[in-house]
Amino acid sequence: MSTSELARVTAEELLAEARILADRRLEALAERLERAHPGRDGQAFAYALRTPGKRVRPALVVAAYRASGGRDEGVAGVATAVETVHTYSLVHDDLPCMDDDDLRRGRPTTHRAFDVLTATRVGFLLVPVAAQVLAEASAELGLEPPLLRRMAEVLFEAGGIEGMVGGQWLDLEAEQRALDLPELIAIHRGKTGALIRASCVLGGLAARGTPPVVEALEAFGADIGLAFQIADDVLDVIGTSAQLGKTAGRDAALQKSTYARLLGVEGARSEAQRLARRAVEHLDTAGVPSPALAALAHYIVNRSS
Ligand code: GRG
Repeated sequence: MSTSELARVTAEELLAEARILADRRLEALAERLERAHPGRDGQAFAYALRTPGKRVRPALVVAAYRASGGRDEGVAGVATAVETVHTYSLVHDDLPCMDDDDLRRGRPTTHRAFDVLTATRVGFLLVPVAAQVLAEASAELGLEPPLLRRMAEVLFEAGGIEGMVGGQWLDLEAEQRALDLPELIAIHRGKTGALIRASCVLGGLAARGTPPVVEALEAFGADIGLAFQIADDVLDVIGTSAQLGKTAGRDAALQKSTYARLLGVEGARSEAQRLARRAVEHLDTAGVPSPALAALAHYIVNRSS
């Protein structure tokens, strides 16, 4: 995509492109896992991987990759690895021992379509699958082993105790307890922000971006990662289940502290907007202007699902 094309590109177009790139690989992965695990497990893998998500993280990987000078379509493999980790997190997030939800992406959650044990097992198994997908992507892109090692660290640290799992853990512990803003920020940065930040960093690394470029992408990703979850808090209050593809009003039902609860819907919205603006400023200041990433930042805080 040329610079002039990028200037005109909309978030919807970027998401549609990321969907094509990632879904082709998610489908191939689903078929591979169905063959490797005939029966219920294989069907559950395929069910989880085929659910129609927005593909925000793949779009961020691809946009960050291009902003760093990358041009190879093999980056779709990196995007697929991130989406696989995200898919596992959704399968587990919906389990009765976590958010206990029946609806995800407009369809029954994996444990509802199958059973809790199958969903638990398949969710866990998606983590090594993601590692394999990342390794295959790095080979396809011709990346040197130290770069693959760095990318694996980025993805799995983001998915681990310092990131997504740690944030989710705190979130579960905090149910029915009033949190202050610093506690809430720590949860949001972990459970949602870490993987979004990693998506941006991974795109930069896959393109062999220089350290200043990758740092700018990380700062961008950290701010939009937090903004993403703030927007999610707002949507949980003002959205409908049909719009969101998951049960609306779940945070209130679980008596969770959220940005909407702490700052009000308008206060939360304006904080998300402020973070999205600051995210784009990180890129501009570092001399990494990216209309595509700016469009995605704008989408993330103005989306309706
Ligand atoms: C063992 C404590 C423990 C945790 C396991 C389950 C889990 C790890 C982490 C949960 C992380 C999680 C689901 C955070 C919420 C992130 C979020 C806002 C997801 C929705 O993302 P979208 O809107 O969804 O991009 P789609 O469906 O469009 O992909």
